[in-house]
Amino acid sequence: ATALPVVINTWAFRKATETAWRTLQLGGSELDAVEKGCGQCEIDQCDGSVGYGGSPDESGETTLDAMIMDGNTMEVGAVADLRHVKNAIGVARKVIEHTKHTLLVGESASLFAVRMGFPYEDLTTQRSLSMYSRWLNQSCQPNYWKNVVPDSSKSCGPYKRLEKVSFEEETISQRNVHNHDTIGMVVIGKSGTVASGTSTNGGVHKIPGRVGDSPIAGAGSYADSTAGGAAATGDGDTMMRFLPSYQAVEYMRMGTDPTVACQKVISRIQKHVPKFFGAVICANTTGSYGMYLAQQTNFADPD
Ligand code: SD4
Repeated sequence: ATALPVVINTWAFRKATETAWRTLQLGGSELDAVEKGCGQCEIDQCDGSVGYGGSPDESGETTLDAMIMDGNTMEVGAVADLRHVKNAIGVARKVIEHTKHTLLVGESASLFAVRMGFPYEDLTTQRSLSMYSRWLNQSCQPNYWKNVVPDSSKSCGPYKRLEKVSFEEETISQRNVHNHDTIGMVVIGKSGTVASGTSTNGGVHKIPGRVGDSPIAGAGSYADSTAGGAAATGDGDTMMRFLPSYQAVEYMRMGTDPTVACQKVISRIQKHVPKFFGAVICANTTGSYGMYLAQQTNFADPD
């Protein structure tokens, strides 16, 4: 077992890990560490997959999903489809602190954020604009549609529903899921208090209104100071059906080793969705931690 405290997060977002660690060293709470750590990625636009200026949707807009969970009180604050506000996990924290709700969505979440003092600004950047226009003009790949056909000569839609559904093909291999890397973080303090959180700008060229696993408790992340914490990254449309973070924490509660817990969760998903792409990280209250990654080896890079 590793000594506490522990800070773990998805991907190689080292600056986020260090920010969370420093927050603890300076006397901040576990929740502070998660907020500041994930918030660092929102500032740095980690991999273009967290924060503003990434993953434009089919109308060119960047929208954000984030959550934060307190494993002592089991409170969750989350925002989904957040528009025009950069610090999504900061707004999620305000949902815990200033409301009895758990999840706020869309422009209404933006209004809440403004009332909490966050600036209302454009999340579009040169990068997201050019991603959008490249997609619009060249590939126009309908990443997230199935059983539809373009209603015009343009392959990017609008789409109309196929009257006779002839196939139920899993379209994940066409998606850009491997191109976006959510930050998910678990922090366990010296006393064993667990906090977790996520922040992402979701899927590239997603259908407007789409919300992934990241802001959903038990899916994007889960924290319970009597067992441990977990966070997930990858194909959220699939993962949110399986509550992988909740499941990993429950395995650890039963005494399962963290790496094995993550592996069991991933293989359960793979039983139903063999081409699933994603990863789960987890840590228990003794400070042991682990992860497991399901990587599709024959992923064709659409870019
Ligand atoms: C989502 N799970 O919105 C996120 C994306 C992600 O690595 O984690 N990509 O589906």
